[in-house]
Amino acid sequence: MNIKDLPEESLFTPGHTACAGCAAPAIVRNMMKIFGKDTIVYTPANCLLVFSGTYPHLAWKVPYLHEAFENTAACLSGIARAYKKKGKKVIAVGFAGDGGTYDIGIQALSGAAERNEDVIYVCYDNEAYMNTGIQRSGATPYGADTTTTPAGRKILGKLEHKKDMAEIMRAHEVPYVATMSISHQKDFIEKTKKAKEISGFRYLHVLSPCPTGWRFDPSKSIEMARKAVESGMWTLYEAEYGEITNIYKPKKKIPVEEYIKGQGRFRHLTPEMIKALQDWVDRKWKKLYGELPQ
Ligand SMILES: Cc1ncc(C[n+]2csc(CCOP(=O)(O)OP(=O)(O)O)c2C)c(N)n1
Ligand code: SF4
Repeated sequence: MNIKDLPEESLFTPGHTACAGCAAPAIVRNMMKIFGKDTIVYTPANCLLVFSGTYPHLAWKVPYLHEAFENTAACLSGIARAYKKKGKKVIAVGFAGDGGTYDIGIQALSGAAERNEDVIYVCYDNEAYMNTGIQRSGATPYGADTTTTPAGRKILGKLEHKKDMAEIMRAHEVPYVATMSISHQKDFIEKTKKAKEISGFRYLHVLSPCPTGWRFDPSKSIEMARKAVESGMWTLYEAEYGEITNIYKPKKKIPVEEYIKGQGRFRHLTPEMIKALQDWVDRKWKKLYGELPQ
């Protein structure tokens, strides 16, 4: 099944104010088509909140709640438990950015995962704090130019590698962890459907290319997502109770240089820095596939 085969009716409507080419609305719209109308949505502070839920305008056709930046998983836990007590069957879904997940939300997230709350937590990962002005987060890749890791004479972008959040969630041994990309539609749909069917804590992690923060042409979002997977910068797998049950190996492996070359945030990278990024990908690849990339 492809995205065009999903139901026509959208629970996340057009008319929101996301930047042209932003991957986040496509991720949310298509997930919502699968989760369906008996869904309660929570978003913390992030781009999604700003472009779809700023009073008095709302792009959601389901009940929608926003509280604070750090408490997505805590609020989701409350929503799920309150509806259960009322005897109503709903799906409690949170859509948090990488800043709200890797950094400020990790405490509530880890707690809810450990308690095995019956919720779906989605991290749309655009690799920085975008709505507040492109500051670095724990998800920002090595070398990226952000407003808090500016590429200049003293430093050349972020000095640390991206934190492996999906692996942290896998270590919680929750019922379901899946990493996803909007470029791989069949995989995206199957994993979303599976998350809907399973009970207990489910963590979905989707790469969300951001033309504004990554500085690429807005027509190239899906291409960026695909190249992230093909280069190994982003890996696709599923894990159930901590065990990897399904892993996608790209048919065509491209050098990391090919992925980063169209993105302004990496424009200043020296050959040594590109090698450091490639080495990081190779280490990750070897850990996942048990071999070095060919
Ligand atoms: C406690 C707290 N600190 C800081 C902020 C300001 N703030 C709002 S959204 C945001 C960044 C969100 O980044 P991310 O979660 O990555 O989502 P994105 O904007 O990239 O979609 C920040 C720093 C806040 N709302 N609350
Ligand atoms: S800044 Fe990036 S993530 Fe935010 S709406 Fe624009 S393209 Fe999307």
